[in-house]
Amino acid sequence: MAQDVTDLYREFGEDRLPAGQRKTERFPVLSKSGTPSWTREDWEFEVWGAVENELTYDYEEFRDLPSVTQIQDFHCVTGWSKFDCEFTGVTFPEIVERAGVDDDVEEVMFHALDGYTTNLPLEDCNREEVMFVYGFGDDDLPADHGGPLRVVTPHKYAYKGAKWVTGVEFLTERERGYWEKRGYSNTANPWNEERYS
Ligand SMILES: Nc1nc2c(c(=O)[nH]1)N[C@H]1C(S)=C(S)[C@@H](COP(=O)(O)O)O[C@H]1N2
Ligand SMILES: [Mo]
Repeated sequence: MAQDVTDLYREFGEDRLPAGQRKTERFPVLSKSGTPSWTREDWEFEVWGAVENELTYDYEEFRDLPSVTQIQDFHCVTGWSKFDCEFTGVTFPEIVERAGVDDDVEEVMFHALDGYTTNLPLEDCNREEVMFVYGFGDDDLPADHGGPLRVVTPHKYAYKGAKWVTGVEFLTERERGYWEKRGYSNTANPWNEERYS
C-alpha cells in the first residue's frame, strides 16, 4: 500500500504548488553530465563517516532491506513540479538506525556515480519522506532518473536528491555539495523560493 505524503507542504506553506513553480505531467531529466553506467555485480552502496557501524550493501542486499512506497511531489529548482510520483525504496531513518549515527553529526553528504554530491543537515534528512528510491510506479526507477538508486527530498528542491547514489557520509562539520558550491541555495526550501545563494 502506498502512503500519500503529498500533504507535507502544510508544514512549509499554504499551497501545494510552491510559488514560482508550474505543474508538469512530464518528468524532465536534469543531469550535470549524462547517465553513468554501472553493473549489478559491481554496484555497491556504502555508509561511512561519524557512525557506529560503517555499512556496505550490494544490489541484492539493498533490495532486501525493509521498503516503503510513497506518493510524493517533486519540485525542480528550474521551475517545474511533478505531482503524485509513486516511489518505492528505503527510508533515510531506516539507514540511520542500522548505521548508528554519532551524537555530533551535523551534516550528511550524498555521493553519486557521476561525481555529483549534495549535502543536507541531518535533521533535514532524518524524516520518513527522504528515501533511497529504486522503484517508480510499477517499474524499476529509469536510469535517466537515477536508477538503480536515487534519493528523493520532497520538502526540498530536487537537486538535494542525488541520482545514482552510492554513498552516504555523515559529517561533524558543515560542507557543501556540487551545486551548493556553485550558487544554488544551501537550504533549498521551495515554499520560501530558496533557489540561489
Ligand atoms: N548524481 C546526480 N544527481 C542529481 C543530478 C545530477 O546531475 N547528478 N542533478 C540534480 C538536479 S539539478 C535535479 S533537478 C534532479 C533531477 O532529477 P530528474 O532528472 O529525475 O528530473 O536530480 C538531481 N540529482
Ligand atoms: Mo535541478
